[in-house]
Amino acid sequence: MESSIEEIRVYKFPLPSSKLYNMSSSQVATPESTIVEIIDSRGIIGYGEACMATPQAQLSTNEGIRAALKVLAPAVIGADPSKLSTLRDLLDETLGGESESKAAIDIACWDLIGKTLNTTIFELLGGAKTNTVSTYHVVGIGEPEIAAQEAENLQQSGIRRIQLKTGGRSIDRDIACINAVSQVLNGGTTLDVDTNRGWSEEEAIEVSKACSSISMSLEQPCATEEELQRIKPHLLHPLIVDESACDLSTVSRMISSGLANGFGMKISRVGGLTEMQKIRNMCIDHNVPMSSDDAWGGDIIAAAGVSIASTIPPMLNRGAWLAHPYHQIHYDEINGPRIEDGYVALPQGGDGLGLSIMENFFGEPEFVFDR
Ligand code: 0XW
Ligand code: MG
Repeated sequence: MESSIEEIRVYKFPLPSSKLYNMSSSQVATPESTIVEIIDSRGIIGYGEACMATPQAQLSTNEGIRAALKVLAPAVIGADPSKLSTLRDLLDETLGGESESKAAIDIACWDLIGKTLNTTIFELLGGAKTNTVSTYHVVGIGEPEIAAQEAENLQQSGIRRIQLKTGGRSIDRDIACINAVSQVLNGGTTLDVDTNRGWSEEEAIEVSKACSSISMSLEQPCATEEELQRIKPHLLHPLIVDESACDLSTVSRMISSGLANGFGMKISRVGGLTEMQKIRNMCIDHNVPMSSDDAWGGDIIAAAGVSIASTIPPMLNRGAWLAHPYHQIHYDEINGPRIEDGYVALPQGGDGLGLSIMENFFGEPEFVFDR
């Protein structure tokens, strides 16, 4: 492929969102996404993105993502964008951690590779098993009757997987919400209860016992892997790991120990599509379901999530979540991923991510790095 990274532009792009919801430790804010634009030596442009949803619930902040890119971007000017493993080594040697910033660069390189080879990311990832990917929708923390009504409305719109947020309050109210929502769901709709690390061990066990007759999963009920290990034998529901599943070795350990019955995976948390592909392979090999998510964001991160979700056997795909219903913004009005009857179609706008984004769409860059 022989090309080199000649210029990197970083943008701050507000995603004014409405119908926001509360999670156990925070309320989703109106985030500003970070867009990375990589121009290679042939003038081809690749796009990447990373966006956190709330000040507390993720390991980084949107300002922090851009600050890290000020250090990371100059380090990869001149590098070959197709040598993803070498690029990751270079990024890791430059700055520890900062997975979200590294993910934005990684996704932009995948987009570049696809455009250079005239193919899509999902083909590069081994090929789509489906052209429309299942998704899920969040019902935020609130009153039981309101949560039940929202779940019923979502179910009627075609959503077949509901993620009910819990935590950050008395578990009696969580249990009441779980019961109210479960009563309106029909057999075709799956219920995941996502506490985003908000319960104590005792609370998690108590909720599982109180809801023993309800078909649901418990997503990240407690904050740490050690807590999850201790409660696991006492749970009466499948345990889904989200925030604690931060890299391939952790995922591997959680599968081999039998801790995780599934994962809520975020591309930015693991540093991009390159690492997400390894995690996907591990989950498929062990028949463990995973979602293909991110914290928040626009069409670029959505297209990345839907692309890799399409390569997961549908029975193992816990859904590709989109923030689009909350901000209604598309970077590509025609091909930007959107939910239709509970599914998200693969973007058909061209190679790479499948998006066709107009030049200067994101306005003036926050900073530009070139040779
Ligand atoms: C539903 N999400 C993928 C989006 C929000 O950032 C929270 C997250 C989750 O499942 O934790
Ligand atoms: Mg989650």
